[in-house]
This record gives sequence, structure tokens and C-alpha cells, in this order.
Amino acid sequence: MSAYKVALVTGATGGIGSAIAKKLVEQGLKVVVTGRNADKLNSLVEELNRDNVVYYDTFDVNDYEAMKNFVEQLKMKNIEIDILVNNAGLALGLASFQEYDVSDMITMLDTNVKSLMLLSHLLVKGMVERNNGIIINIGSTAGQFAYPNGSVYCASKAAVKTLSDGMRVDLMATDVKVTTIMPGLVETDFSLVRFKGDNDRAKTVYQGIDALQGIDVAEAVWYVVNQPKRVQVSEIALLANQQGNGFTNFKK
Ligand code: 8X3
Repeated sequence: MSAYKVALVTGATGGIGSAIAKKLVEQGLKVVVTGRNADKLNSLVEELNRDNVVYYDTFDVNDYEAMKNFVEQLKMKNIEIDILVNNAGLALGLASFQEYDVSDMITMLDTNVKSLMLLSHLLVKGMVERNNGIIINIGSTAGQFAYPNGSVYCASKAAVKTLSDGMRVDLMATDVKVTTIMPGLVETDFSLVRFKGDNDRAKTVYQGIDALQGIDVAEAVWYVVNQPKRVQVSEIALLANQQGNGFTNFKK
């Protein structure tokens, strides 16, 4: 019997987040799901079956007051989060550092790092009190090596990995585990968001390569969750078969 009953997945309406929520529900966990788009979140909740969703909310992860209010709601409903999957994140733009749009830079850092840090900080105390929990941070192979025109996105994902490492050290004496999952090319709306709705440009990213799918990341999450108490997975890097590393791939 798993020690983990309830998982919170942020950014759950996207390709990776929805696959993670579905996988965890399929394995018998209850979920709390969040995302910015109310229509998509409602559809996901229906798809997951309402009985499996203990709470859902559309709060903006970049609004700390809204985040605190969300966590307060969880407390009032006596919902204890055993697994936090910090999946909400994005890339905006692809340009040289010297030409990068400042608001894109700030949004990436805020979403990918600050919100992940703050939500973890709000929820980790309960995990420590209960001496039970896993924080799974979705990083990226982009955080392992910077690629051209991706400086800020890559830096944000490097920060996710290093922040996870620091949390793990500080939580060493507890049974709370911390994992970073670092996927490479995953075929989702990621590039559509990065290129601000330019579908043709987004499609070229995945042309000629059998990219990872959301389910592949979800399987890695389940691997992390489904370990004996003594095992803590520090990190998993996942590449598409035709990737050599986060910035080199072979396209047919
Ligand atoms: C996404 C991976 O290589 O498209 O985190 O930047 S990549």
C-alpha cells in the first residue's frame, strides 16, 4: 500500500501535466489539479472522473497571494498533499541574450523558478510534519547545457535542478524525497507557447524526430513514486531516441 494518497499537479492542462495526472489516477491516487485555463481544466477533471479529483483551481502560479489562498483552501478542506509535481513552466521566445525580450525573461524566471520555489515552500512544511512526501520538479535537459538562443530558459531549468538538490540536502533527515525529472524534446504545446501561437514554426521543432510524449514523462513520475521508502530518485534525464543530448539531435 502506497504511503502516498494525494498528488498535486500544477500546469495540469498541458500535455505533460495531464499525462501525469492521468497516470497517477490510473494507479489509484487522488489528485489536485491546477492550470490557468478554466475550460481545459474542467475538461481534464471530467476526463479524470470527478471522484478522483479532490480539488482543482485555476490560480495563477505567479500570483503569490492567490497561491497562498489556494494552499489555505487545501487546509480548510483537510487535503494533505503527499506528492507535489511542480510541472507548470514555459519557454517564451528563442533569441540571443542581447536581444531577448525583457518581459519574456522575467515571466520564464517567475513561472519556472519563483513559483516552483514558493509552492514547494508552502507545502513542504506539512510534508515534514507528517514525515511523508515527494516533491517532483519538472526540469529539462535544457538545464544541463545551455543551447543557442535559450539562455534564460536553460538557466531557469538549471535553477530548478539546483534548487531541488538543495531541498534534498535540507530534507535529508526526513522521509520527504525530492526528484528532478529532466525531459528533452517532448511533443506538446511547449513550442506553440514559445513561438506565441506560430503553429508552423512550432511544428518544425518536432519534424523528423520521434519526440517524447507526455506519457513518457508520466511513466518516469510513476517510477519515482513507486519506489520503496528507502529509495530516493534524485534525478532522471529522458531523451528522445534521436537526441544525443539536450541540444543535439538527429533529424530524418
Ligand atoms: C524542453 C526541452 O530542448 O525543447 O524543456 O528546450 S527543449
